Amino acid sequence: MYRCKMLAVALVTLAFSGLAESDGIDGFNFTPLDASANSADWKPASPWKVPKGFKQRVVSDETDLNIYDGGRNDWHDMNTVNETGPEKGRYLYRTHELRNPNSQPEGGSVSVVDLKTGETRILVQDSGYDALDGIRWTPWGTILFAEEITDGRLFEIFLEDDRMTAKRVVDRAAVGRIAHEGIDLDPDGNLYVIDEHHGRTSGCNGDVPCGGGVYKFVPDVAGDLSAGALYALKVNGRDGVGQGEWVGPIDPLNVRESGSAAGGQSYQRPEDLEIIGDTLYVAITEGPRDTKVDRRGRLVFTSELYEGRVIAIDLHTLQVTNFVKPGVNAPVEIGKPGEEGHQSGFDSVDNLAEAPNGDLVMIEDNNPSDIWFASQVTNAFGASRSVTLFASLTDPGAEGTGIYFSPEDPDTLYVNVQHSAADDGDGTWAISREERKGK
Ligand SMILES: [Ca+2]
Ligand SMILES: [Ca+2]
Ligand SMILES: [Ca+2]
Ligand SMILES: [Ca+2]
Repeated sequence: MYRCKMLAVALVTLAFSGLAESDGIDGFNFTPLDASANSADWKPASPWKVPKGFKQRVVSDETDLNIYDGGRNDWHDMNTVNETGPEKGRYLYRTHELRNPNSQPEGGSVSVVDLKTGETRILVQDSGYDALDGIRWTPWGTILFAEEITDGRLFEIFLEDDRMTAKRVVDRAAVGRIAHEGIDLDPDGNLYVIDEHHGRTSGCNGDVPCGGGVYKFVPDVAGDLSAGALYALKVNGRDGVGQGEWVGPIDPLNVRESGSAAGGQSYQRPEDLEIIGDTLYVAITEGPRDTKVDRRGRLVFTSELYEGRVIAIDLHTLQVTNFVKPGVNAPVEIGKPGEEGHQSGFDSVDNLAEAPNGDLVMIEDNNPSDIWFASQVTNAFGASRSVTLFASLTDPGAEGTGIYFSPEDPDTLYVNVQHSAADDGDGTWAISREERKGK
C-alpha cells in the first residue's frame, strides 16, 4: 500500500478523461460508474456492479454444467461464438482454465452452450490439457484454443455439422510453443500470439530481459496453420513503444529464447490481444516495476512504475504506442474499495474485446475486476482520448474473464466469473441494457 500512495503523489494530478459519457453505439451508451465494486456488496445472483439502465443474467453456470464437481470451480476463461457459417452466433464456446497440479485428473476442457436452447456440454477434454486460456473462432470455421503454460500448445478444433461436437483436434506446433493466451487473426490470415511471461524480470535461464514477446505467424497458405514462419516484434524505443519491426523467422519450438535472440521486445506479462481495424492491441498485465534506490537506500518510485497497460501496434506502420496507461489516460488504482483513501483505477488489465462501435473493452485480473471501454480516438501520442469504467465485479474471490461481444448480438456483453468465492460458483454472464419503456 505504501508503494501505491507514493504513486498517487506522482501521478494523480495527471489528466485523464475517465468520467466522460461513452461514445458507444445506440444500445451500449452508458454513464460510467463512479467507483469500482465493493466486495461487501457481493450478491451471488447479481455479482456485477453495472451502470444505471443495465441488467445482468446468467447465460450458463455450474447448475447447467458442472465439469469439475465437489465444489471445485470450473474456471470459465475465454469466450467466442461461431462467428461465421450456418447459424452463426448460436453457439458459445468457452475454455476452462484448470491447472493440473491442483488435482484435476480430468484435465482442461472446452465447453459449448447452445444460446438458443440452453443446452450445455463439454466439447473437448483431455487429461493432458493444462491451463486452457485463449479461444478464437477462425474465418474458415474452426476454433483455436491454447495452453497458458511454458511451452504450451495451440490447438485447432474441427467441428461436426451440429457445431456442438468436435470432429478432431489438431496440435498446431508451427505457430509456437509458448505460454499462450491471446489469439487473433488479421484479414490476410496471419495469426498473432503472445508469451505470457515476465520478460522484464524473469527472463530465460538468468538472462533478463527475455521472452514475454508478441509474435506473428505467417502461414504458407492462408487458412492452414500447419506450416509457416514465426516472427517476433522488435521495438526501437523506451519501454516497448516506438517503431516496431517483425524479426525472424524464429524457432517455433523455442519461441521465448529464439525470439529474444532475434531482438524481440520483452514485455512484463502480456496476456490478451485483439485486432480492431488495422490496430493490434495487447494487454500487458504488469508494469516493469522499475524502482530505484536513492543514496540513503530508500526506494524511489518513478513514472516508469505502473500496474499494467494496453499497447497499440499499427499493423501497417508498426508504430507501437501506449493506448491505455494508468496515470496517463486512466486513473491510478489506490487501495481497495471501502478502504480509506481508495481511488478506483486501472490495474492489471488482462482480457480484451472489440465493442460493436470499435471501442476496445478491457477487463482487469484484479480484485475487484473492473471492465473499461476505451475509444479508438487517440491523442497525438496514440493514447485513447476516452477511457471509461463500465462495470465491476463484487465477488470477493473471483476475477472477471472472457469479455466478448458476438458479432451477431451488439447489445450483449458476455463475461465470465472465474474462481468465485462460492463453491461450484463460476459461470458465464450477459450484461445488456434494460428494455426501454414503451418499446
Ligand atoms: Ca465445479
Ligand atoms: Ca493468463
Ligand atoms: Ca481497477
Ligand atoms: Ca488472463
